[in-house]
Amino acid sequence: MNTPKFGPLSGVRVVFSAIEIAGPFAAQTLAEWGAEVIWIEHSKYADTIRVQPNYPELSRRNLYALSLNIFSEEGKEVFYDLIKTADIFIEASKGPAFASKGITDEVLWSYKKDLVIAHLSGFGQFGDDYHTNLAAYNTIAQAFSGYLIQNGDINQPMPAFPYTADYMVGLTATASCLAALHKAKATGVGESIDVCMYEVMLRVGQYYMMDYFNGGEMCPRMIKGKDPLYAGCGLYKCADGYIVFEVVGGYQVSEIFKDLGIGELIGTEEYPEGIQLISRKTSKAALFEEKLDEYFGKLNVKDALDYLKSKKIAGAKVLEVSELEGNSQYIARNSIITWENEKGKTVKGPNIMPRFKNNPCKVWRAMPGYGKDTKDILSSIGISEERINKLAEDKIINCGK
Ligand code: CCQ
Repeated sequence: MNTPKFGPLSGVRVVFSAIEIAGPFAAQTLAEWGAEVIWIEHSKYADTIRVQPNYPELSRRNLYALSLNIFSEEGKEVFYDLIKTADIFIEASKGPAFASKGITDEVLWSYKKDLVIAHLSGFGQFGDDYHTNLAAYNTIAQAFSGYLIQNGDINQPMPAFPYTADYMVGLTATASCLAALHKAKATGVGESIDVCMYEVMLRVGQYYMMDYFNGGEMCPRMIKGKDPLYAGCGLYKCADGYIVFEVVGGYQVSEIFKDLGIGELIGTEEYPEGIQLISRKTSKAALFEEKLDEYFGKLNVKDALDYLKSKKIAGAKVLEVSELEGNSQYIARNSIITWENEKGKTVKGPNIMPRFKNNPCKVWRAMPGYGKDTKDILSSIGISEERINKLAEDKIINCGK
């Protein structure tokens, strides 16, 4: 294994067992930041993500692929040998699946005292009998958390797409693993993190819930892409396309009120001098929205954005995906990059984020084929060729094609 040294996580070893998006996004983020990351797939079948034609090339870059039956007796031995070499282990399954099959945190710590373990699941490692062992995907976490019901338009709730909960959960796992690693390095004692998907989404949907929990009022859903609580924030239609903006700040509010011909409202009791946001509950919020629709409806997108910039109002064109890579900011920042897949074909996709100035990150490896690194990984942890061959024969591991 010849992992190059780069990024802030160079020297950190991560092992993960998870499919699809959430768990792998956590692990792969660590890989993009320089960690050496081993992706465990079942020895009988591959991660379901492999059926996608292009996404895995992005979401499994910088990884090593190991195919192992973790829960067989011989598989467990191999797994524990691997765990001895790891700093972080991430797994995503239905509730406490690893513990229920004998691989408890305590067993793992007996092999690696300072191991950071992250368990991702839909409903957590403990809870009531009905929910704890249920399967979960993105929409389930959105629905159970109170997040989904707040999304979509006033007439219909909608899950946020594409797969928003998975990415939020993945990033939560990444951040919490690094927090725990920081502590484990200082104390020599590991950690077990219970990343419960619906609890992550409860926090993502928390903003308006506070009004409900503390007064019984729940904010309605968006109205045609506009913020349900604040006028002048959201989606607007120009003559040649959509833009978004957010009129926030004393200067911004008073300037746009003046330009819309309602400047006399500023300085009144309802809209005092320096008012920073226009609540939809105020008497002239609907008038403000009408004026905005009328004003921006006549402008083309470019003029609208120039106007917003001149008034220090945050705004952007709603870009088509086809417009991204030609956008001057994307070009200047190299936001979309290319790399080669295993077959030598050029793949295009998002660059690594964020940018580390002193420890730059890089894409150094294409998505590995199923089982591709099984032999190399097992040799690197001291397993003999003879044993590797026997494990393959017994279908405990799969060495790919
Ligand atoms: O939601 C996501 C993407 C989605 C996109 N799309 C719409 C396209 C599908 O939005 S990503 C988030 C996925 N969810 C989670 O990560 C939450 C936690 N995980 C789960 O709830 C379940 O694992 C999941 C994802 C629903 C899949 O459940 P499953 O189909 O039952 O498969 P599994 O748990 O991965 O594995 C099946 C069995 C398990 O044993 P069991 O039947 O006794 O429960 C598992 O322990 C075992 O296989 N297993 C292995 C193994 N890997 C898994 C290994 N390497 N060796 C031996 N056994």
